[in-house]
Amino acid sequence: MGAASARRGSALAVAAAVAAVMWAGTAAAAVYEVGDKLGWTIMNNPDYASWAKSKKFSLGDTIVFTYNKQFHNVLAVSKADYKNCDVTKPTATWSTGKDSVVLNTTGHHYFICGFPGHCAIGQKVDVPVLSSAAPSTAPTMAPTPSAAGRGSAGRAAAAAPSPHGNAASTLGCSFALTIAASVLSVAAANLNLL
Ligand SMILES: [Cu+2]
Repeated sequence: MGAASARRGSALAVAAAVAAVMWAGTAAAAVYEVGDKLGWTIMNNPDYASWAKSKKFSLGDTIVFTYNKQFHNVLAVSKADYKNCDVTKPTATWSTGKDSVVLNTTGHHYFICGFPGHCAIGQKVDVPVLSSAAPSTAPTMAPTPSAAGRGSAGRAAAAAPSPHGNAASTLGCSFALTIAASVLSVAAANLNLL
């Protein structure tokens, strides 16, 4: 157990703290690819319900729709329009082929493809965002000292005169006087000698 191992130990602690901060950072804003490797499509029977169930969406997370824009797009729709695959009145539309959508409200976010028939054969996803995002990491209130304790301590500090200022100047004065006295006595001694 030398200084080297102690240093290694604290280095590890720092690394762990950094890793924890980084982990917290990524956990706070995850990015999810809709459909994972399949993307946003009707090919290969993607199961977007299972995909959504396999994730845990939090406020601030981003979902990314990746698709061929010649064949698909993304419409944000109401719950009713999601159920009925009604593409006529979306609340938002994306069509670049690589669209990031930030989940900035809690509750369900409904998306469907606007191309004819695609929603009906399963190109639709219901993304639920939980309202209670990570309650365990919420900051806790620091314990406050009791009112009685703080009161008496405050009064004691206020009642006690600040001794330092006066004492210091007194010491300074007597020190100067001592020097003056010794200078005078040396001068007097010199005078005697001469
Ligand atoms: Cu489509």
